Amino acid sequence: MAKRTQVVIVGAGPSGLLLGCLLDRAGIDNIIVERQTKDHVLARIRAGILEQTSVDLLTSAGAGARLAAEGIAHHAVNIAFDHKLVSVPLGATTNGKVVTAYGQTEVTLDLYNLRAAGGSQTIYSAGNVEIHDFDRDWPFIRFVNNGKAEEIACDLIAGCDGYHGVCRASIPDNAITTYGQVYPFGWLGLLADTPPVSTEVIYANNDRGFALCSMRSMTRSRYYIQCNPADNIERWSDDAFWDELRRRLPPETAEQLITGPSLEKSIAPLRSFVAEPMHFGRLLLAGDAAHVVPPTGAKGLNLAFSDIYYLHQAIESFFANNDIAALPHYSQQALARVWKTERFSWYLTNLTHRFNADPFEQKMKEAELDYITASPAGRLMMAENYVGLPL
Ligand code: FAS
Ligand code: PHB
Repeated sequence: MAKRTQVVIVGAGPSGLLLGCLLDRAGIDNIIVERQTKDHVLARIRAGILEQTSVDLLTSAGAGARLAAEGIAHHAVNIAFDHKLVSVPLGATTNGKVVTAYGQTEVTLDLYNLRAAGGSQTIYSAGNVEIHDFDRDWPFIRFVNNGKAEEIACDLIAGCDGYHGVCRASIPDNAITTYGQVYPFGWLGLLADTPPVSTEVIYANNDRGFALCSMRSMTRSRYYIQCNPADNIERWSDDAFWDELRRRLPPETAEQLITGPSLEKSIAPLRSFVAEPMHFGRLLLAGDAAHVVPPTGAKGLNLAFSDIYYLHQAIESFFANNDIAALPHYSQQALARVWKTERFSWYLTNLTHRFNADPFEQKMKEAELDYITASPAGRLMMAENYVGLPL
């Protein structure tokens, strides 16, 4: 006899877990099916900056206690270029809005613990997940659980399975349009138990390439340098990383850099990607399953959470009011914010990275950096996008 639930959520990353926790609070039956092991999901190291809307949503889901205690508010963001470091205030031009430094690893753990403490079922290590009949009113999924074939019937499927997931890939090609580009560079990231060189994020545009200085706490730092996406991580010793990072920072910042052994080092490719629409029949896409941004604007995780803000409302209306129109409306509502956030991430990536040898292009970037850090209008544009556009 096939199991049955109201919503099957594919993927137990931050999108899937947050949606599951919000549906639990709304009394909507749901099961999460995740292909990796719990430990694999909880070990991922990714985003580090949360918009206030993400903090508020996590708090409303019941996953905000540790975030409130350990998250570090950032009241400005720094841009380094032309051997100088300019601080762009965030709250001064956005009615006091800030961003909070708190790692995605911790967010995922908080959501996992909340779900495990009394939420609905989460199935890890699910093999060969397939979604079926989502263009009909009786969708179901099939997967292998502990070597046994299983089926779960449902009313809705939430595709929270990331860029490489099965849900978007299951939509017929003629029903979906994708947009995007792959950048000609990657990010080499390093995590270390060292005091961060700055208490607020630094984005550095240097003639050797982009660098970023961030943190996870006052004793744990996260740094990135622009690299060749085909680079081999084995080629980068810790010392080689630290030396290159120093070269890309303003001298007075580089002098203060405290180095130490890496806890983690990895290279991530950078792309912009959007799939339209984010809904097909009874299947709804959210987070990286529907869109990807280059991490330069610290938007990936935050955009996933704004999807979940709209999606949990649409699902509640679907069940409470038999509101079938809530499904396409979710896609329209989410995409309006997705495209504006894609624009900011694409803009800041092109502005701060070096990949075009054209001297005129570089001069235009330097003039733009000068403008957005000096002009009140430029600083406001930077601030209101960085703290996150209103939902
Ligand atoms: P996720 O990809 O996190 O989660 C999807 C889940 O679905 C995964 O657990 C996966 O195992 C599971 N899944 C996939 N296929 C499945 C299937 N067939 N069946 C069942 N489950 C399946 N964002 C930032 O803001 N700042 C950053 O610095 C940053 N760095 C990043 C670095 C890397 C290497 C990557 C890949 C992303 C980074 N991001 C960053 C973006 C990242 O944070 C995403 O926006 C965020 O993880 C999105 O969360 P989800 O939508 O839940 O997708
Ligand atoms: C991070 O802390 O990992 C981080 C911060 C800002 C970004 C990207 C990543 O834009």
